[in-house]
Amino acid sequence: MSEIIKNAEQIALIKRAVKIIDDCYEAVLKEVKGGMSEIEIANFIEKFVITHGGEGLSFDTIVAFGAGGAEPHHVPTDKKLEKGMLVTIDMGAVYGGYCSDFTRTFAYGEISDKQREIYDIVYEAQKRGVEATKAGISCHDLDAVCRDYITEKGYGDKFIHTTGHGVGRLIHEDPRVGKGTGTLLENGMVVTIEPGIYLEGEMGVRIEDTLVVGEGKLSALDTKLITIDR
Ligand SMILES: [Mn+2]
Repeated sequence: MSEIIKNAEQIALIKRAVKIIDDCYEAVLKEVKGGMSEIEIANFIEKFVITHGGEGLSFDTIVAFGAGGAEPHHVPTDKKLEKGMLVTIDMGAVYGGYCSDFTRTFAYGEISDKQREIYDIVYEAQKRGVEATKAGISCHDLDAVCRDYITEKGYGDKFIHTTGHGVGRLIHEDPRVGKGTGTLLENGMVVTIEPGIYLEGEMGVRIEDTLVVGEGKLSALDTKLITIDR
């Protein structure tokens, strides 16, 4: 584990790790087509990261189609991509010994009103969390920013993990951005904001960014729903 407050050199390494993953996600969106499996996409990601300056993955990539998205730690399978599925990809790269962590959910083909509703709730919760990530807020209160919004919308019991965590040499470091963590954010801490909603047997949505407190989110990619249709 690295220190909870990162210095400029450490932050620069994390930014490089984030950039590799941003580029990777853009490449994935160009690569995805119907009939591809979760495993094929995960393999594409690993290859991209190690051929674009990454030392490796921060953790085993999660690629989840449709109902697989209801499992926060879904392990990629040979399930094939079909129209009407949401796809959640959670991935990270290591650069100079430091990690990045990134999740997006996109639509493949036309999705239902229910899928859109869930996406929009997670989108808004994550946006509020990102905006609230500032020095002085406690991790407990930051978690509540996302959790209270999702609860207001009726899905509080479907947001089954903490809002985020510190990132550094390890993919999960202090502070834990969750209920009961009194730690106050300070400039230079690096944390994720990653609310999600998980409907068992049906679908899931998670959106995640890595942020430097005092600087904001590091990814240059926004979180609006992207639909791939080919
Ligand atoms: Mn994470």
